[in-house]
Amino acid sequence: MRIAVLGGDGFVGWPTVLHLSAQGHEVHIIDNLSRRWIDTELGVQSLTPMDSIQERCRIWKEVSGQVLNFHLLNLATEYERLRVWLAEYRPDAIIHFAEQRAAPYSMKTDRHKVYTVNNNINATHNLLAALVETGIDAHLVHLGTMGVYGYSTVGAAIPEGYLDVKIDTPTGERGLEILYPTRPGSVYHMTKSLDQILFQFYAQNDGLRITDLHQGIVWGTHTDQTRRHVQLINRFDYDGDYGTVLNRFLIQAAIDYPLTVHGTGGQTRAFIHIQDSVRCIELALADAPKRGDRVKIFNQMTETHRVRDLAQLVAGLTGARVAYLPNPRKEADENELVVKNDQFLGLGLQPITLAEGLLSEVVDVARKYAHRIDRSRVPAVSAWTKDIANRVVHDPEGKKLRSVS
Ligand code: USQ
Repeated sequence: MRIAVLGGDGFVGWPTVLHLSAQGHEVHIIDNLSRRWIDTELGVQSLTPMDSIQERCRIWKEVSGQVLNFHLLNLATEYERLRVWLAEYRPDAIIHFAEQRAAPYSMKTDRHKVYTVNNNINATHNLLAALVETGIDAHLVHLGTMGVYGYSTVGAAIPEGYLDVKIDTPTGERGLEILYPTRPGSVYHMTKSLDQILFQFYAQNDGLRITDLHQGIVWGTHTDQTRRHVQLINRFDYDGDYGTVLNRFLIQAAIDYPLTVHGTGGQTRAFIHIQDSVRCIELALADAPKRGDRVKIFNQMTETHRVRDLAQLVAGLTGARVAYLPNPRKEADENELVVKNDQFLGLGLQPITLAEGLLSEVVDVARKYAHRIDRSRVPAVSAWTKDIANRVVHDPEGKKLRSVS
């Protein structure tokens, strides 16, 4: 297949590009390199040293013999170029990662909220409009998030995207299938909730074939392909905005930094290893909906864990200290989470669950590149509201002198 990977330079995008290329697909990366610009804005860098996208592609050709094509394009602002590109290349499938994906970044300031909404919603809508205009029948696979469901305790398993409800009508009770009601917990998660409505409309109105993957928190760093050459290494975010919880605990342990648990750590979240993430995309590609079908929604996760249990697990493995900090986010202190993922299991996914070996692998990578870590960028200081900002801890290590007055 000819596959366009939008956002193919990112944390899950890059290993996906390699995974699909290794299977013999013709892969085109479309990316505006915004993630690299955001690193520059924030003054942080990936824990792992990343080469330019052009250099990464060159190395992959050396290692595998397969060509990767890179196109520098901003989906959110360059609609005409996107339409022309689609008309020229006519991909069979499109994988859409090209959105700002960090909740804390999306909540930093009003400017970051506006950027996240403009970027994510325009990118998605431009793509949908261009597909209709060019008449290309590509299967669109979008990376959504488990966060669209929200994190209140439901008391039942979260279904894969749709909910059967009963409504009272004058002629009696009627069954209806609806999109599971969204309850986003950040501006970022809100954009993924809005994406769902865009997809519903374009599938129904224009017969676009769309799969939406509601992915959990991705952990790990290497996949089979990124291991093949040191210059194919994946990016690894550790900072308070882009680092995600389990990967952060693992690097914190590696540099003897207290594990930064927000609140009581009673938050339960869904997780998936990066190797499974790329495998799920392969499975979803092979299971495309037909024209006229509703949007196909998968829950792309393999296990759920409570944040404090993860901290205890990592502490037990490494001897790290655990710091319980005031939560910079507005979220439930404690929640239960049960999630259905029957569809991927039915397609043959064999989940990689938290295993000591894979956890240690991340700690080893972190130790190797520890000299690249700026400890002052480890705390999560992006607050969800102005009130919460007053209680954010900027120095979980307790290194700075404290005022006694
Ligand atoms: N947390 C801590 N300590 C930390 C960092 C996070 O206790 O140092 C807590 C957070 O307060 C939150 C939980 O861990 O309760 C998860 O935070 P996270 O940063 O690992 O994940 P999140 O912000 O939800 O976002 C990440 C990805 C996003 C993806 C989402 C999947 O950045 O792109 O959509 O995971 S999900 O969480 O299932 O919505």
